[in-house]
Amino acid sequence: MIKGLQSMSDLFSKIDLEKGSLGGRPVENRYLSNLRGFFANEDAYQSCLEQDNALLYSVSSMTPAEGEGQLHLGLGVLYPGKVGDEYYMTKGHLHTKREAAEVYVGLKGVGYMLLEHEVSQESMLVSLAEGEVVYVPGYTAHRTINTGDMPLAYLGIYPWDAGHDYGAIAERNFLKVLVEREGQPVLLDRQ
Ligand code: PAN
Ligand code: ZN
Repeated sequence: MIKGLQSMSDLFSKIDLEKGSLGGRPVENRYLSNLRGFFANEDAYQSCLEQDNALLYSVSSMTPAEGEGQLHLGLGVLYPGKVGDEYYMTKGHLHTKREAAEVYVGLKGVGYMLLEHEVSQESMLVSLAEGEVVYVPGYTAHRTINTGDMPLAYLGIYPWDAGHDYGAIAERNFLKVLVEREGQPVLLDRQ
């Protein structure tokens, strides 16, 4: 059945970059302690954690309507920093519904998206910064990385029923790591 506009929870939303909130929705925080095993240098991770369980990123999301063809919106704010020489990043995931694509729109800051195709295992590092758009195809694991010195804010738009599968990434992680070398981001093979 086709429903009217009144059935949508939101046709308009405000982005609050200070609070990291989208349309007044709650903000979920991810701290350093939530990313155990994700950073390449385990000793550096442990000593960073002992100093401070820093806030790495936050996500605020909304589903204006459910059903085939509907979309989900998520605002991400990823803070600047490093664990050893590896930049702060999100956990990264595949969509549970593998064919589900996603569009990222950069709102503030500078960084990258690390893409890794699940089948071909090809990797690609794509710039994500204010005013930039990244298309993440289906079957592609994606992780956001902040290489700047201010928060990297972005909006992600994807099918409402895409779902998040963190299992595969948590088990073997991405094949590449983005580290700082002489002040520049360099993509290396994971050791
Ligand atoms: C994004 C991500 C957000 C946080 O909204 O969920 O960047 O990253 P993790 O989910 O990997 O912790 C998205 O890609 N949603 O599908
Ligand atoms: Zn996603």
